[in-house]
Amino acid sequence: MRTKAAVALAAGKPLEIMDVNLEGPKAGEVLVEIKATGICHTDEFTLSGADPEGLFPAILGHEGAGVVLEVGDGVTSLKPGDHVIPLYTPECRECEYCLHPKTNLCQAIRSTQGRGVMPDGTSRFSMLDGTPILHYMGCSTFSNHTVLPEIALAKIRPDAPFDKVCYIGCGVTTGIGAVINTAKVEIGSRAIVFGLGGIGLNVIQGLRLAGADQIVGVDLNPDKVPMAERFGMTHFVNPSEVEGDLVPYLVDLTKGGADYTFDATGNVQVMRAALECAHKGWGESIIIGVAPAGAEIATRPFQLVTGRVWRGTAFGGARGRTDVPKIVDWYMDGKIEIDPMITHTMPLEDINKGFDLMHEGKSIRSVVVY
Ligand code: NAD
Ligand code: AHE
Ligand code: ZN
Repeated sequence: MRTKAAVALAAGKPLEIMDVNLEGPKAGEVLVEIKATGICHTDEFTLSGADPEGLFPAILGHEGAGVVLEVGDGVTSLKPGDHVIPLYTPECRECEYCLHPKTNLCQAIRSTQGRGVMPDGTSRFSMLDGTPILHYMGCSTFSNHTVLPEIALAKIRPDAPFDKVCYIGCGVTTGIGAVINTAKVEIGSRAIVFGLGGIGLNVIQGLRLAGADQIVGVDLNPDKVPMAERFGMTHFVNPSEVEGDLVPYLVDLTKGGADYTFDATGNVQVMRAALECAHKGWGESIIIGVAPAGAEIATRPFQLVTGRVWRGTAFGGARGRTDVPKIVDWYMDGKIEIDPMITHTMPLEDINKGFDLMHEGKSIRSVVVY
């Protein structure tokens, strides 16, 4: 079939809207009509050329929601008409990782996914002249139609609005999951969140759900404050307004250091500060942000010797086929909020404006509606 997509032809170039060819689903695969997709900072990270796994030409996008149109041979858990959220972290429920209680990092298709192809080693997308176009994070939601493995789709309830629950495909689940699944924050905790964007705000929302007493937000952009307060931030710190070093300031503000800190910036200097303002003896710092190729984190080993813990999380530690439908229920039942964070919606033709808004710090989430 032919479909319309925003294609990343080369690093650092705007996406180009074009008709592309899409082959139908092979065995174990599913054809999905994407109805809406969020634009995550990770899409911008890969488009910028900073992603060591970034390949071009590719169809980016990994925060979508849509409807199953067709299933390939052997697909048993989905049928045409089902509403789904694509999963860049699949859940095969059979591999060594899925069977291990300590991780959500299903590895069943990770190597082909990282090379931009389907599990059989080929791409379903091509340009009208036949040039192959690569998939991205196994999702490629910047295409009106896409093909995914059955294990990379979470079936969700049919009454959930696509233009809101698409955000559960990455940002919402990553932020809330980092608090609940990865850090396992206890009631009464003190926490610091670095970066009040599409992920950091969901960390704040997760901290409020978990019953944290103090939720400090740190961002260079003061325009993020009203939304962060709405979601539960109790104190705001702008590093550019702190006299002297940021770490001792934050340690003082949290009465000795935070029980939990979260990096949602992708900046390795920020990651160091986040670790070092965690409480001596027990503070845990969770890295969510994705750093550019070649970047490395550093701290004095003494910071860890004296009891701080440095950890990371992908997709908030969530097992997608199991957890994503539950998070959709939380949203539909009013336990979590999504709508205010979707600050802009646009048609696919305007997707580059969504990236501009992110660069300008004017949006939380832009959502493309097909
Ligand atoms: P975003 O652009 O919406 O937000 C980033 C925020 O960080 C902005 O508010 C910005 O002002 C702030 N910021 C930037 N530099 C800062 C600094 N030095 N100090 C304080 N604040 C600073 O991005 P997002 O969509 O929220 O994504 C955040 C990060 O999380 C990105 O690196 C993204 O790639 C990553 N991410 C990781 C996962 C995962 O599974 N681990 C999932 C989604 C996104
Ligand atoms: N490809 C990059 C790393 C990118 C990365 O860390 N991706 C996160 C999801 S970010 C979603 O917005 C992730 O899930 N990582 C686990 C995985 O297996 O990719 C690089 O540095 O090579
Ligand atoms: Zn993302």
